[in-house]
Amino acid sequence: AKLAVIGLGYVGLPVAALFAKAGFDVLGVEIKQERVDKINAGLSPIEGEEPGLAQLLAEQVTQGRLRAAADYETLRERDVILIDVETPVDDQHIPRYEALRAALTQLAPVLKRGALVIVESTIAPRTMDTVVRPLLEEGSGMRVNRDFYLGNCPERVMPGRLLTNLSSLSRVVGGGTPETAQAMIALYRLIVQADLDAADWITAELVKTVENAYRDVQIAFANEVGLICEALGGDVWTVRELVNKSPQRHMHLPGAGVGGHCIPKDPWLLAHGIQGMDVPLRMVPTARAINDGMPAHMVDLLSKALAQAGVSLAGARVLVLGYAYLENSDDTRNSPSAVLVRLLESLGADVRIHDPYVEGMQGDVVEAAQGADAVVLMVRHQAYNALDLPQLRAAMRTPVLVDGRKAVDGRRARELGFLYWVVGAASP
Ligand code: SAJ
Repeated sequence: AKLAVIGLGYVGLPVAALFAKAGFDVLGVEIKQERVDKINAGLSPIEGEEPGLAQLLAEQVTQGRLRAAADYETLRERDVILIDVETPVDDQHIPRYEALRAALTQLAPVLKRGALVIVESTIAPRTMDTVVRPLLEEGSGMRVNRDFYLGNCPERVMPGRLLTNLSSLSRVVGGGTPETAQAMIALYRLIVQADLDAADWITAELVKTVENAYRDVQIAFANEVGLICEALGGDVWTVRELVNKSPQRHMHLPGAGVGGHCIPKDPWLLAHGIQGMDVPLRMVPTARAINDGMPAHMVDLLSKALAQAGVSLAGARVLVLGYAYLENSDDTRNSPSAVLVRLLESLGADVRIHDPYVEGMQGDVVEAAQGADAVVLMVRHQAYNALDLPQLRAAMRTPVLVDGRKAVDGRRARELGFLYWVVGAASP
């Protein structure tokens, strides 16, 4: 059968490659011509380490089972069309469906009778019914569940493990009708070796946005307990460990902030789903505010630690360790470190950034710390778990070390003369 994927990003491309490997004739429609060209040359345009992807892609392209194009005309004879375009939220936390609408309005006129369309992008609850269905019906003159079939199957991928996640993580399969859900399950069974749970559209939309809002709220709770511990002279890292010994407790990790392409976005998509309804929304905005406030809290800890050393933040030389949003990743989307750096610079600090994974920020940590008044650790990259503390101390002008992820052995740091501060614990 002939399958198409619209949007060959970090979700669409691996999905296209896996369906090609399963034997489909796969066409990828991608708006960026240079990505189309790269893929048709058998090269993966995805940055960062994605085990197995480049090889699988090259194989499928060489065998003629996968090709990319920039125009929608080629979608005419496709039996299954997956939509994997971006669905960001803007600074006012409003979903931006421009890419989704563009894909749907260009697909509708060429949609084949009897085809199955599946939205994999993360969307606010009610989007299938209020945006996707109307655009496809009006643009095609066809009726859903009669002339074509429509589903929502949210993706669950994590950068760095795209291929394994796609095949090993369970998925909610939201069909316009139960029969459509069953057809979707038969399709995904060809590439997914995990639970495929039939559901309706609203359930699929809710599960995806709720699972990430859940994580955001859990992290915010851990951060709030951290602030409480700082005030009361406790240590959230110990408190968390002992709390989690109690059955059914799974307190998350507090830290310097919450970044990435999912967790900061999906809670707002969930919130958008009940817009205009009389449902008091408190947990989502509150959790987002707590987590988004953590970089500023790190600045607060830093200025207090510097003051303890008799150094003011203005004019202080500060080395930031970690710019990616997640440990051992080069992905800097919505990075808490970016917020921290902007704040520090606005307060007159002289900021240097080190990150072993980010172009232009690599190099030797001790060298980067030369003459620094403070080091602020924002990401617990593997490389930072073995910092050469004596050398770091010797290189610095003032020995202030503020740890946003509890990555450093605080006792040892203090023995070496560091003014060591860690988020979620009382200052020395
Ligand atoms: N973070 C904390 N405390 C925690 C966990 C994470 O501060 O206890 C921070 C991280 O430092 C990072 C951000 O939150 O800045 C997001 O971390 P994440 O581990 O959630 O990683 P993501 O953004 O890649 O989330 C993805 C999501 N997967 C999908 O959307 C399919 C998420 O649903 C997964 O739960 C998460 O991976 C995962 O489990 O690794």
